[in-house]
Amino acid sequence: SGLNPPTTRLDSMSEPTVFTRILNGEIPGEIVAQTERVFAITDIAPQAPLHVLVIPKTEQYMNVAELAAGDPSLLAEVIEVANGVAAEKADGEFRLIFNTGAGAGQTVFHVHAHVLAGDLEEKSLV
Ligand code: DGP
Repeated sequence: SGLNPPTTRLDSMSEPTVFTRILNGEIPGEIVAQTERVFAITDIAPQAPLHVLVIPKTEQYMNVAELAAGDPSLLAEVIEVANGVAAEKADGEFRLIFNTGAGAGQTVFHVHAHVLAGDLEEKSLV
């Protein structure tokens, strides 16, 4: 109909995510671990004694399903970094959460794993 212009170009020019801006030093954030492809920051609103987000440096994957389909080894690296952070900063036991979709509570559409550890509520989902 011509009412909707192509969006690909606009999408590739969209604003960096909050996590990319932290990675680039444009806004403050505590980077607690990183590899060539992944970084980890303390969550701004911690919901457990240890609450870290592990994030691919690329923002091309919105959620864990896209990441698993597009780059499984990068997903594995996210999990390895989560394990390392939990080993270093807690007792090595941790809960890993990927909110996927707004209806599931996802607010930042740049895939990230929540790593929760230390004195967790037995049944809390976050
Ligand atoms: P989710 O609901 O899974 O999309 O979680 C997004 C998380 O990101 C949420 O737990 C809070 C965290 N967050 C949002 N903005 C910032 C920020 O500017 N700094 C840090 N450290 N964390 C943030």
